[in-house]
Amino acid sequence: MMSHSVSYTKEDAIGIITVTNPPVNALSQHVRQGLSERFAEADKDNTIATVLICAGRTFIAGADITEFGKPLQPPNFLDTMEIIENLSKPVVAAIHGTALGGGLETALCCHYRVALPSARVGLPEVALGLLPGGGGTQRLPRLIGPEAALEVITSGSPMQAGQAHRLGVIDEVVTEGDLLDGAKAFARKLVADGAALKKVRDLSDKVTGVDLAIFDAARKQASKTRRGFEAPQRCIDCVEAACTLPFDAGLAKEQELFRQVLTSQQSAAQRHIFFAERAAAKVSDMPKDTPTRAIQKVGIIGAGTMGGGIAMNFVNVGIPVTILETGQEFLDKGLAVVRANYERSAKRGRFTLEQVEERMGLITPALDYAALGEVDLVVEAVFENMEVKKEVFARLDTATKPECILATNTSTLNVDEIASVTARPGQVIGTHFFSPANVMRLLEIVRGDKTSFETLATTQAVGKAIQKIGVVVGVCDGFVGNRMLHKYSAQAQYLLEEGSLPQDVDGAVYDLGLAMGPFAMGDLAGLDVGWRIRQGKGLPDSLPTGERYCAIPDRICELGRYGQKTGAGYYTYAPGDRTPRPDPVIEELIVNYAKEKGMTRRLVSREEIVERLMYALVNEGAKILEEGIAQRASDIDVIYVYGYGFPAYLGGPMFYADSVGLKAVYERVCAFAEHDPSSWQPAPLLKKLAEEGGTFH
Ligand code: T1G
Repeated sequence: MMSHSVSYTKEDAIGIITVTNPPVNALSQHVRQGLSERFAEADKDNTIATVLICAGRTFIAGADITEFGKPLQPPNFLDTMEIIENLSKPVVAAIHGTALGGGLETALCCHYRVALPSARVGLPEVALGLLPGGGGTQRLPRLIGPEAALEVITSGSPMQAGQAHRLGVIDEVVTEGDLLDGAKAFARKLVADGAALKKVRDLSDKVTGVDLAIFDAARKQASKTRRGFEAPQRCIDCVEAACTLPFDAGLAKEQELFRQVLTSQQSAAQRHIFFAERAAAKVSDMPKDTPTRAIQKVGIIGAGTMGGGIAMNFVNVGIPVTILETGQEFLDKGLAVVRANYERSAKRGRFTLEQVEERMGLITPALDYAALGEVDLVVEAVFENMEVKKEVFARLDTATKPECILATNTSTLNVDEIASVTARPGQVIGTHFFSPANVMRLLEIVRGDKTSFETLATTQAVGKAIQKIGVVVGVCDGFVGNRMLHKYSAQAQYLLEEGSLPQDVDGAVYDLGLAMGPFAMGDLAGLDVGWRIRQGKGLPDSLPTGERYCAIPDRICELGRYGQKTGAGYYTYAPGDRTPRPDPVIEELIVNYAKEKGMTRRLVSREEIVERLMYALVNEGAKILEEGIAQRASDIDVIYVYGYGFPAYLGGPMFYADSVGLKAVYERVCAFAEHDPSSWQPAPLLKKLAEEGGTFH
């Protein structure tokens, strides 16, 4: 059957093979088949050369990830590549957009490559828990050397055409606007110069006599920066094979390791996150053609840690910000922190000092709400207190133009209640950034009862524009992330009462792959934040009878130990050192507290620690789904991977529960509930799915 997605035409004795497979020209089965057919046709045709180009917005952006997890249909990717590489006349890849993964590998099987200046190329497979399985681990080192290839392949980061040209991946950068003409001219020049058919596979000087110690160094580095991830290690094995084996043997090694990672649980989890990230942008009841407003000027209320970090997000993408505070000293302090952040990045070479000034120049400090008269969006980041926020929103309602969107960065408070003090509840929304706001990619977009579709769609677009991953959530205490974290933290504290120490709990989830355990995280964030919120709620006295409460964090705060900021919290910290050190004082405090409560401490297994913490997340996540606070289980996974350091190779808490099996999870939750009914109420959705043999996804 002829493939419908790859066409062949001829212009001035040059064959033009065009791939048309929107949205990203992925190498789906019909594309591989079409390429094989058209290149065989081109080889026989009376032409002097062939150009491979793509229609739409990008050159081939990789293998078709939706085909993974199913039996791969012929033609095999490598067979198609071989036809291209063995063509009897020059093949020139004409690259625009993002030639990624199998796309770049296809281009590396062409004899030459030209690209637009705006094009980017890369091998991002590692982000999917994979490795370049189309010869990329063998060809790229032959072009740019093993060290540069290791960086490209283990980082997965794309490079601009200019850098790729300097490295030798691209042979020529053509002028923007006429890619095809540029490629044809390049091909004609090749023929006129009698240039050889350069097969990358035949290049050997850069992979000969390589100091193999670089691979162990790379492995050590990856085991630190990508702790627990298998794919980076396998990528390194493949590049090493390119330097120790002949091409075909190296390719066979790559294929063996590719099959290994392709069927791994880690890759299934990371591919789940890839699609989950994109699904999160879809709001099921919002019309697809909902218009969005242009956001050209932004106001930030509050120049504290969050306000400054939020301001940086907008300034980083060139959107000017007016930042409002109640006193000059707060403005000065806040802007000094922002400047220090930028100067630190400039010191690391991420950008120049001129760019620091450029970005700082986009921030206008202000003390009067009148300065917000022209902004299109305001993000409020003041003290987490409802009365304070209501007062701010009432003033914003009169100070800003009628169509201005008013967003609150509250991490738990009721967005509807805040909206109720304005005359524009349709334009009020929550934008919950995660600290540090200029680093964490997650943005919980809290949709109020009255938030309009236009406000929601605009806020999503703004989130994407400032490089955040936006997840739309509903209004409840803690929305999704913090509501689940509250249950997770409670179980961690109960484990202290029952027999664990902070380092036991943190160690168990750290080994599972979390970036940081709950107690180290508490010390980092500051134990006094939660303490003050609990005091504000009159806890524990105001607790409903029978509800379990652990006062250990209160006791620690009463000692003036707020965490890293005071040099001690659950752990102690040497001056200038953020390494948590277990403290006998805390062990004694925990033991005495348990005794005071009449509890007999026991040895709690690491397995139980992991189950108690993970299933606390899962059980609450199931309730959040039942209440419609999150649209889908994969949204919850995205929130935990991008906001709470949950390892992508476990796919997020709900995917992790599916991989354990919901029947097993439900049984353990019921066992915990039997032992401690006050803090465990099995979620009906979890029960239902467990009984049906279903999954969250
Ligand atoms: N396969 C299938 N669908 C894909 C896809 C892919 N490779 N890439 C994107 N899509 C879908 C995506 O799900 C979305 O669908 C739509 O296209 C637009 O994507 C053998 C094994 C190219 C930079 O990892 O990084 O090659 O939601 O929203 O923001 O060695 O997509 O509209 O239904 O992201 O403009 C390696 C992955 C694969 C590149 C465009 N390649 N893609 O970003 O649009 S493995 C990748 C991206 C491989 C070989 C190995 C981005 C993009 P829907 P989008 P975008």
